[in-house]
Amino acid sequence: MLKEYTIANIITPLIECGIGIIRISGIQSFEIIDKLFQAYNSAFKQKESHKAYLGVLHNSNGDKLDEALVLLMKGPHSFTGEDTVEIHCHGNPFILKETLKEIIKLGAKKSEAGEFTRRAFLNGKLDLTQSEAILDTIKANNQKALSLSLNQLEGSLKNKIGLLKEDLINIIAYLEASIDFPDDEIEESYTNDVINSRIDKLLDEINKLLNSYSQGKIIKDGVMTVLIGRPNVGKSSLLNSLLNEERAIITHLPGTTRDAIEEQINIGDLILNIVDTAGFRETEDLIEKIGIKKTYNYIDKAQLILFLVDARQGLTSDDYIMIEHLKKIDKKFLIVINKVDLIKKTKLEDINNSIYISAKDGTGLEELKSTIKDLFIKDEIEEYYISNLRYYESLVKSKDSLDIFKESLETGIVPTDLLSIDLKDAYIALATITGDDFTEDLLDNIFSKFCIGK
Ligand SMILES: Nc1nc2c(ncn2[C@@H]2O[C@H](COP(=O)(O)OP(=O)(O)OP(=O)(O)O)[C@@H](O)[C@H]2O)c(=O)[nH]1
Ligand SMILES: [Mg+2]
Repeated sequence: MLKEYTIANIITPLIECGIGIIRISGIQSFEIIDKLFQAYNSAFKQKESHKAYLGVLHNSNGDKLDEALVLLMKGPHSFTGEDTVEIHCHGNPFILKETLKEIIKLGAKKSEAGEFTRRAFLNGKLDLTQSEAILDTIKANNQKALSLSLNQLEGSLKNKIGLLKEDLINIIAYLEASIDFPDDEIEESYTNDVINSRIDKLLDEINKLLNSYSQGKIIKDGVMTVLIGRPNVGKSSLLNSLLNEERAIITHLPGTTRDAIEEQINIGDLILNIVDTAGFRETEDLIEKIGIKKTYNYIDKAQLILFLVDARQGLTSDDYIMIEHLKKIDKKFLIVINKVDLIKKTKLEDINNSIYISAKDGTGLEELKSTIKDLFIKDEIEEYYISNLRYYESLVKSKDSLDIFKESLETGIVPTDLLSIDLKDAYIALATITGDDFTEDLLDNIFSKFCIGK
C-alpha cells in the first residue's frame, strides 16, 4: 500500500520570514539531498541520523540557491517512518520555490495535503486518533484545547479504544470457542450473565465517551455566539469591548452595521466565535434588509444569542416578539441590558435572565463573560474527551451493535453461531476510530483536511 516514491514540499508559509523549511520523505531522500547540497563538514557523507549539517544548496546549473541547514533522519526514526530530510533555508519564497523545483527535478513528487502524516499512519508511527490530533494541535488556540489535543496525540484515546477492543475480542473469542468446542469446559465462568455484565461495562465506557462529546467539541471549536438587538443598542460596541479593539464601525445612527462581522475571542479557555449582526427592524433599505435576513440565518446557527437592549428603553414589543421566537426555536440566550452608564440604577427594569452592562465604560463585562463560561464549561472533568464527529458516529454504531447483541442474547432467538456477528460489527466500528480498519476513502477524507506540508 505504501507508495514507493519520494515526496517533498515546502512546509512553512510562503512569506518573507526568518526561516523556511522544505521536507523530503521517502527512499530517494538522501540521494536527492546529495545532489543538491554540499555540506561544509565531510561527516555529511556518512549520513548520520538526527544530525544537522550546514552547507550550500545549488541548482542543476551550479548556481548557488542558499546557505542552509540540513537535518537528516533515517527511517524508521522519523515522523513519517521513512528516510527524511529537512532543509532549513532563509524564509524567502523565491529560494523555497526554486529549491523545491530542483528536488522535483531530481525525482521527488510534490506532496498532497496531509501526505506526510498519511505516511506516518501507514507506517504505523501514529494511529488515526493521533493523526487527527496533529490537526487539532495546529489549530488549538487556548490551553484547554491544546491539552486535549496533546493528550490525544500522546495516545490517550488510542489506548482507551484499545482497551475496549481488547475486551470485545476476548468475548468474541469465547463465543466462537464455545461453538467450536461446545463440550469443553473452556471457561465456565462465561455464563450469559457474565457476558451480559461485561457488555454492560463496555456500554458504560462507550456512553461516557459519547457524553463527553458536546463538551469536547466546545473546548475544541468554541461557541457560535451571535449579537442581536434593535438598531443602535450597542451590539458593535460590545463586540469591540470584548475584542479590545475598534473592529466594527460604531455611530450614533441606527443601521450602521449591515454585513455581519465574524471574530474570535477567548474568555479564559472558552472560545467565542462571535458575530455582530445588523440586528432586526422593519426597513425599506435594501442592503439593510439583506443584513437583517442574514441575522436570522445566524440565529439559526447560533449556540448562544446575546440579545442586546438599550437600558433607557427596556424591552420593546419588537424585543418580546424576538424573545418568543428564540424560545420557540429553543435557543440559549442572554438578555444583555446595555448603556447602564446613562441611567440611574434604581430606574433599571428587573428582567429575568439578564445582565447589566455598559459597553462604553466596561461595567458588567466580567460578569457577562463568567456567565457565558458557566453556561458552557462544565465543572466536572472527564477522563477523556472526544471532540470529533467521526469518533462520535463510530461509537454510536458500536453501541447500537452491542445493544442488538444484548437483545439477541436475552431472547435466545439468534443461533449461537450467529451471535458474534453483532460483536464483530461493534468491534469494526471501534477499529475505524483508531484506523486498524480503514478504506482509502476514509483516509482521503481525513488527510485532505490537513495542509500541504503536514
Ligand atoms: N453611553 C453609552 N453609549 C453607548 C454604549 N454602547 C453603545 N453606545 C453608543 O450607542 C451608539 C450605537 O452603538 P453601536 O455599537 O453602533 O450600536 P449597534 O447596535 O451596533 O447599532 P447598529 O449597527 O446600527 O444596529 C453609538 O453612539 C455608541 O457610542 C454604552 O454602553 N454607553
Ligand atoms: Mg452595529
